[in-house]
Amino acid sequence: MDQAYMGMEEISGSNIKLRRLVETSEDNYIDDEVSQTVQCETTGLGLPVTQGKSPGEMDTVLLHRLYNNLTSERNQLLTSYNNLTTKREQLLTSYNNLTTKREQLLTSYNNLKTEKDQLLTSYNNKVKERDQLQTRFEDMTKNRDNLQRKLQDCQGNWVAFSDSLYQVSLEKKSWEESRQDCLQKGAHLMIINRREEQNFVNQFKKSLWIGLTDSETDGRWKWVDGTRMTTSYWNSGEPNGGRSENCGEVRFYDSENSWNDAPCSIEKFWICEKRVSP
Ligand code: MMA
Ligand code: CA
Repeated sequence: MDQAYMGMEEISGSNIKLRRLVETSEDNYIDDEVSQTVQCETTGLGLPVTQGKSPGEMDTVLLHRLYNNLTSERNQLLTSYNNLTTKREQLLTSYNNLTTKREQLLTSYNNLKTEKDQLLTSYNNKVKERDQLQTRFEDMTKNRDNLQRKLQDCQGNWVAFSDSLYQVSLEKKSWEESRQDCLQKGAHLMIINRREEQNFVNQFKKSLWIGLTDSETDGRWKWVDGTRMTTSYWNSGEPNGGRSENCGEVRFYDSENSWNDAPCSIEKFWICEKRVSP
């Protein structure tokens, strides 16, 4: 028994699983078998194996049986050991393959990470570039609009005086249509605030609508920007139209006091004013 057990331990030396198997179920199984057999032999209760055998012969039979059993166990264990060794080698190969694969994936992951960082940097740069271009585009658009306005001003025969540009119309319209024309040009009918402006407008020697009206309340003259007229340059006797003359014009231009009130529906030349600054 001891020898057989030791033998098994040698075989299973490198495999813990195998050794546990031998120590527990297999070993117990052998113990049971042997003890049962020995019980039968010693009590001699008429079993066919012991009949007609001397004690020495019985020992031999028992030993043979034991030997055969152990040999069979040993062979089974050897087979099991070989199978496990093969499995172990397969697992080792599989493990090595997986390790290689893992390393490859790690390299691949790191490369992708680097690439991602580069793309992110590139993206951020592009965003910055786009924003700069957007700002530049907006600046250029503003510039273009300013130039376009200046060009229009040049083409429209605007005359600069003090802080404003002035344009005398080439056609005649009613006061309201004249007002609309000025608005379309980003201007308004002329508002006269200072003596210099009054003298300036007289220099055109033309009857011209200006931005003055008392349409809302008769006798309460207002400029087109909504401010009340305070300083006036009415010609003597003007305004005299009452409810029938509600719009102001420059008419008696040879006199500093050149204003007249006239019916708003009459078609006249007009003068627009566009403030340059402030
Ligand atoms: C026209 C008309 C009036 C103005 C007088 C001045 C005849 O009417 O323009 O508005 O007051 O002339 O004489
Ligand atoms: Ca009048």
